[in-house]
Amino acid sequence: MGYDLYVVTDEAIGRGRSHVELARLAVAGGADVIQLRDKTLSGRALLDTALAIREVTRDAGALFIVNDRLDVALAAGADGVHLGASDLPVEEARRIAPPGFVIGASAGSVDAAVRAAATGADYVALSPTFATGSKDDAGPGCGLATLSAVRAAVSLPLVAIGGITAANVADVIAAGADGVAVISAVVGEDNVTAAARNLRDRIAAAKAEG
Ligand code: TZP
Ligand code: MG
Repeated sequence: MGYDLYVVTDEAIGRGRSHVELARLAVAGGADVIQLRDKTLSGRALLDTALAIREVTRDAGALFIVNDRLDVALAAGADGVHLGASDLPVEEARRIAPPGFVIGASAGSVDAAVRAAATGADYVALSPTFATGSKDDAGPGCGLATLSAVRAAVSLPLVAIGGITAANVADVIAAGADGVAVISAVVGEDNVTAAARNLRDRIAAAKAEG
């Protein structure tokens, strides 16, 4: 299972479509990974949503990751959790999670990526790769030079997140990312499925070229 196209659901950007509908449309376009990301829902509501996305992703053969909440991810039978600097440390999550459970970590520098790898992350997300309006506190982009430096420093699957579009995705892959995680370039598009398919095609073409 690869990380080529990793779609993060966001109802604030999703033009009135629910997390579950966004997930359904994105996997129809070939998304490899769906991450449920919602910082407003109660634990109960997040669990109900996660259970529905678990069904959609299982049927499509896509990986299902829950953002921030290891408890919800485990309760929903998700494949994994994505953790940032203010979430549970990766090593603590690893102690609680069953074997094979995927733990992804955000990193904004080479040092942070190396640390994430050393503490047992299964993949690293370089965050944010470019500036983005989709996350309030994202800060400035790391850029492609940092992406390439992270690529050289860690052998884990490397996903770029933040400001990735159809226009720059080939450069991101050429700089060393194994995949790209996006919100607006898929979730914010009129035709979510077509946007996902277009990005996937561009990723495949960039990989074929490299
Ligand atoms: N984490 C780092 S940047 C980001 C998240 C959730 C937002 C990515 O959104 P977009 O619209 O793909 O830039
Ligand atoms: Mg988080």
